[in-house]
Amino acid sequence: MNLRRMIAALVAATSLLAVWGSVSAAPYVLVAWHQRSNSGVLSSLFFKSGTAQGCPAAAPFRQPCYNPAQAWVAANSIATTVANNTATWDWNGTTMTQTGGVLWAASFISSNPNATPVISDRATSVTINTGTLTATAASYECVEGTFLTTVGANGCLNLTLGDDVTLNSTVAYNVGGNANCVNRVVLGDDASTGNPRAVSDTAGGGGCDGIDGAFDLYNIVPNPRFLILANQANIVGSDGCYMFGRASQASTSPCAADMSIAGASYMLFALPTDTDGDGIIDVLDNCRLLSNATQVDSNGDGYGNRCDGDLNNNGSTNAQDTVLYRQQLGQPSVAPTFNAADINANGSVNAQDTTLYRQLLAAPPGPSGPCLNTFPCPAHP
Ligand SMILES: [Ca+2]
Ligand SMILES: [Ca+2]
Ligand SMILES: [Ca+2]
Ligand SMILES: [Ca+2]
Repeated sequence: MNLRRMIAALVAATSLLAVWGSVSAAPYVLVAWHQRSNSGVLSSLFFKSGTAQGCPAAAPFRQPCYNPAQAWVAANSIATTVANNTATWDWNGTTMTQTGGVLWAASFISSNPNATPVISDRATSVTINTGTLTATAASYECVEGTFLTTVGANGCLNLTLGDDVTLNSTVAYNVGGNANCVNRVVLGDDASTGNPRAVSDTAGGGGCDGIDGAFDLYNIVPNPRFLILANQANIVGSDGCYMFGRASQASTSPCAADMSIAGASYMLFALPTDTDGDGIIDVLDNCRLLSNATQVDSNGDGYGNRCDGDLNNNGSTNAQDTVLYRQQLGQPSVAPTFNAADINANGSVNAQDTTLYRQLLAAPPGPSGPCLNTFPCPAHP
């Protein structure tokens, strides 16, 4: 090694050390939160509301967005509290720490944010320590949805409601200032089916009787896109399909066989990097380097129109695609799907698109965060 290379290597190593030395925690954003019942049915927990948090202003709402007009959401002030749902999350390699805001998330039947509500967790200052297997919070509260009443149960308190199908029991959260401690008093013809829901279970460091905690996410599941904290080591279904995927932003899971993974719970975090500044973080952005806030992807191949001139879907953009593109000039392009040749997805295929299309020639579609720079896009990266 000559002197110049040695110096370069030394400088590189020094700057690497400087970076490592200065970073004690990295900021993350919460991308999704899924929990499955013991029957294995997916339940996505929704935790955003309003355009300021990247949600649409009107229905249909997709994960992870509430419909603020949903009666139960409104009645429980969830929509207004979600406006404070701007917690920052920091990960130091072992511990995930929530700072500020209120984490208030709710699940709905069939993971449809417009459907009947099931259950809601509300917490502040959550800390999940994957090393010591402890979870703490400054406060925790569970809000019961209307669905569970219809089946004669209360999921927050883990009770059957008895013949009167009425909650006779009482509950106090945060007893003694401990967010893991829920004091439940079973009354009337209610009957216990387990310990009440709390921050974490007893193995996770205390509480008085909170065995069904919402935050026992002590497993770090390796993944190329997300930092995943899960309550079990394996959240991959029998068909190899992760419980989430490209469709984690859609209203339903793309997976079928994985529905049998009962009782799974996991949070997906990601770095907030947004290279093209369009408000969609890189791991979710279907055109990672070109601004396309609407994420329109007419042919549904995982690459947004803005970076997808590959109209015949063969992985390259060339003269074959140009023939197809020209055929679409002046043709209709209707929301929400639009015309695949409507590169800027503005409702018409015209000269503006021709300019953009030409810039896409001789290049593969993408890059797309969800597609992990591979073509075709993996269904469940
Ligand atoms: Ca983009
Ligand atoms: Ca596309
Ligand atoms: Ca092509
Ligand atoms: Ca256009």
